[in-house]
Amino acid sequence: MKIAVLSDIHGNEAALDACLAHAAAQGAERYLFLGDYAGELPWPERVMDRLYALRAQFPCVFIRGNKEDYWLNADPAWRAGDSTTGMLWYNMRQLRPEDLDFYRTLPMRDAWLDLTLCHGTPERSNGKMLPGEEDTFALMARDPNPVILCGHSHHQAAILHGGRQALNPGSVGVPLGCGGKAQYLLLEGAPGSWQRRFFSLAYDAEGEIEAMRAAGLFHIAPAWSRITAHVLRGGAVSHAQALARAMEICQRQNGSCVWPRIPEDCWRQAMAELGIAN
Ligand SMILES: [Mn+2]
Repeated sequence: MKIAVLSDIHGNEAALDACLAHAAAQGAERYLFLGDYAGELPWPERVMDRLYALRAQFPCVFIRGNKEDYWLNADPAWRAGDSTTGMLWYNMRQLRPEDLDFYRTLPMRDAWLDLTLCHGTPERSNGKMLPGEEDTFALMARDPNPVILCGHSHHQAAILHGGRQALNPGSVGVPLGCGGKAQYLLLEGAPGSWQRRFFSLAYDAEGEIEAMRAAGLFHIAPAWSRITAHVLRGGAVSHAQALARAMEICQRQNGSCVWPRIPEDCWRQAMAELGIAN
């Protein structure tokens, strides 16, 4: 049995297509998606249509990520032109009622054979399973299954501890630590004897950055989209790091900072300090 495991597409259709074509060529018979379908790239509805079409052809399992929780709890304060909430505003405009209905049906955690599927950790969609961390080992020890499939960190990893495994396929659409290549995992075998093969695939990232430009994303979410382009080109600074820096600057200047109210000048300073070009 061959199973493709994909996570964190974040709206990147070209990267998804590269992974799906590769997995099909490997003979994948089943697809497991670990959440965060939309996010940083334009036209997330095209990614959703791609997934609905795949679901009609192959057995698929879909998990709800923390991004899906954003869309299901939309805030009218999100707005275009704001680096913190611009992409949230954009995705809310693009996603259709059927996409939100689909997200609403998805579980945060699922299990199939001897595999546990989740976005962050089996207990929290925005938590992280990280190599070398005691909390991660404890989660692995108390899970009913010997293999946990998890995403969210955007770092491909096999964490092996106490005869158990936590496998992170990396991110399809906004990958970190791999030169911007689209990542996924192929499992082959059967319960108790899975062989894992991690893949990192080159795809047309510049085409996606051009699509971001055409969709106006550099105006809709200025700093956020520059970080996206930086990551797609293989840069090492993540959205989470840049957001943390912008919030520190905001805190220093104003005495307090409450997400998502982060002034654009704090974002500009953070971007300059992190060396991400305008
Ligand atoms: Mn996530």
